Amino acid sequence: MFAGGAAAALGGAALSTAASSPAHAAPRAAGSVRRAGRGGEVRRITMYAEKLPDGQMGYGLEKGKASIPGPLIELIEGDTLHIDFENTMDVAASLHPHGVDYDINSDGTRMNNSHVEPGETRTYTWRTHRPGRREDGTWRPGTAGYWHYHDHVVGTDHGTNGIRNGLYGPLIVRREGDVLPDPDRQFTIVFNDMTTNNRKTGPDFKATVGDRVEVIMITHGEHYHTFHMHGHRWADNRTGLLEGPDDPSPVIDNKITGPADSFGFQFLAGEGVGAGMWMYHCHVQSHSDMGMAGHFMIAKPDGTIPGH
Ligand SMILES: [Cu+2]
Repeated sequence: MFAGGAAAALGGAALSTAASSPAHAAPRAAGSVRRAGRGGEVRRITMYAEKLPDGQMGYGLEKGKASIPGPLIELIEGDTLHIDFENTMDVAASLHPHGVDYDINSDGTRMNNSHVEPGETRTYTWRTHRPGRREDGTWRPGTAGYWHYHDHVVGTDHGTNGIRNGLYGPLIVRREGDVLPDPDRQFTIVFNDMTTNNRKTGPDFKATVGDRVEVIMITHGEHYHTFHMHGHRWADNRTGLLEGPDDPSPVIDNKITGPADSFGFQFLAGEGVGAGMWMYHCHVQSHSDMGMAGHFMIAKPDGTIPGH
């Protein structure tokens, strides 16, 4: 069952203003969680769209390092990100984000002439904002959320072939004070048509009991799915975490998800249940039977996993 099941760390590097910049994240005191600092930084990165050796396509932060899904991009409300986007492929491509603020020339669509021809470079700018009251008295939501980005050009004017071939990735916008996961314990799971991260079977992810793990779950393609996790639950709200005993958010372990939906959550690995090969899968039975399943390989502190 676990043939070839060496844990696959999720591809590529991650860009994080929330977790990796000391000036930007509050320090972690003993027994407490780390939290997102105050946004407002202006960052600049380079991203590449590349053909992969197997004919699929990926985004990467360095040439030759493209992955499926693309790199995790993390921002805090108030941050601005400039992305110098180079298309190294032989077909036009783009970068189209969900959730963030951008001018129409960063739409990443042919219709707005914001795509990138082969061999060319274009700068996309994504902005974020904090929640606040509008002048008319109504409440404007902030940008924070579990979002994603994808191609909008390859194959059709909706990027259907780009997405099918792997041009998609995760985007998290934090709110100041949001709980941060442990480093290297962020895992992106994308149900794309009948694949998971464009693989016939879902990847396995490694953690140790007690780790604060974060899941970013995205769906693409032609089908509706349900995302289910064994032994762990989350809150069905913006962060996946309850704010306190009176938080009315439903607590779930299964969620229906359709094309371009995204959500995320954190859990403490093995909390109340211990170490093990804890499965995640699509709960549409024929889909899980066809391979839409993988594992959180949650080890004891000594590195062993019971039953594995
Ligand atoms: Cu499914």
